[in-house]
Amino acid sequence: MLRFEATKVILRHAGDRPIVANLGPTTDDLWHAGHRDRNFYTYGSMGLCSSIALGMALSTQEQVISLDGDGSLLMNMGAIATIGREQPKNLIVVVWDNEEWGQTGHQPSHTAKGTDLAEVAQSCGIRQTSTVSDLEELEAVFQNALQTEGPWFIVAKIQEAEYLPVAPIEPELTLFRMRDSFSA
Ligand SMILES: Cc1ncc(C[n+]2csc(CCOP(=O)(O)OP(=O)(O)O)c2C)c(N)n1
Ligand SMILES: [Mg+2]
Repeated sequence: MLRFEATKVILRHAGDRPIVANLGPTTDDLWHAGHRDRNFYTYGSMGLCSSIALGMALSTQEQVISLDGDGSLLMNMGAIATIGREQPKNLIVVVWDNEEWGQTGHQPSHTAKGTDLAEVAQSCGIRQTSTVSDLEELEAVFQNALQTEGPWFIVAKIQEAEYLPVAPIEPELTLFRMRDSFSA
């Protein structure tokens, strides 16, 4: 499964819900798949995607979607523990697991050596977990996640593809657009 195609599946079902995207190719793919005011792109902020999404989820009744990366979550595994502790019913974390720190040179991550992030999530008290490896499975699990109480933690196994051009994001405008969308 390619992240760009998988991102389009998420957008097809996300409606107007806020989406927080991991830095690098995840942000670029989201931009190219469908830029919208409710995309929050986290350039540079490695490891903080799901923490930012957790903060949003705790501050709104809306469902919030985090598109995280294996390497980034591994760097801040405390984020998983905190989601398990807080139990936000409206948070859906999707981890694009390419088993590598892709953007910095494709170094194999721990998930290439046996670490199972869905099991980590389970052990942190996140009961709704799933691991998917094709678009059909992703679509089915994501639709289920939208209709049931979370927190949800979906590990989506993806293959690397050639990177799309870097998205022309201005962090200040991203923040402005996202905040403005909540006050409407
Ligand atoms: C604190 C910090 N350390 C290192 C980096 C450099 N860096 C940027 S992206 C990245 C890899 C992220 O891996 P992953 O989350 O798996 O995303 P992928 O590139 O595989 O899509 C690294 C190490 C950074 N931006 N911030
Ligand atoms: Mg990765």
